[in-house]
Amino acid sequence: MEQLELVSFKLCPFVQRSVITLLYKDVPFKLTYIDLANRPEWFRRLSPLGKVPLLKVGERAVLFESAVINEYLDETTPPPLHPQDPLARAINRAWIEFGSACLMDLYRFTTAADAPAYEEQRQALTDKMRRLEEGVAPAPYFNGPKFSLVDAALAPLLMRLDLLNRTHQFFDPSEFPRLVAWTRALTDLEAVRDSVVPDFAPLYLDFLRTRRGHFATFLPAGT
Ligand SMILES: N[C@@H](CCC(=O)N[C@@H](CS)C(=O)NCC(=O)O)C(=O)O
Repeated sequence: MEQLELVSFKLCPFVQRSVITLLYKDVPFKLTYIDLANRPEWFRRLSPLGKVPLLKVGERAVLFESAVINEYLDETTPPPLHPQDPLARAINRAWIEFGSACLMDLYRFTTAADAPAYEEQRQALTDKMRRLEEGVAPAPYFNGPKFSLVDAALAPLLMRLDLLNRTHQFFDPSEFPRLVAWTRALTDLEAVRDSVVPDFAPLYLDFLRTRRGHFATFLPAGT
């Protein structure tokens, strides 16, 4: 198989989706980190939207957009992680898209400038979490006993919600029993645990401190 190289930013939840998929499938790949605040020239040239992830497929192509990258990885490496049934697959794709919208809400929530904006974004995010709670019946994964691409796509969101809520409680976990169970099943997986750098939690919290949003006022002083 051609060399796969994933271009990443250490804290990016979208790249993490592909790292989970690659680790779960045990596919060898190279991970190259860039600093988004100081994008190298070669990255600017390669990335049409200026965003990570990028997946370099040998010398043949550079793919962008995490959902597209994951579908390509799924079509080219075993085992298949999308349901066989076209309707089930479409439902999974819809929730992957929903997961992307949640990640954008999470970013707005963690960077909202003041208390009113924070509360507005908290409502928007928890409203989406309620939708997700209703849309999922983890047993233990989205589609039942089999881990799927939709799990790989939602795991980065769920682990961040869990980490942030442990740091400063902004939602009541007892309102989201299905999400809590799903999060636990996902974070128990080696592919999910190993999909972030070992010092992910302090790095993420430090990153949020540098954003100086209202959420950062709840964080303990950093190192
Ligand atoms: N829709 C894209 C979103 C990717 C994305 O927003 N990546 C962020 C980092 S987590 C990024 O590169 N941001 C740089 C920018 O927006 O300029 C995907 O699913 O791949």
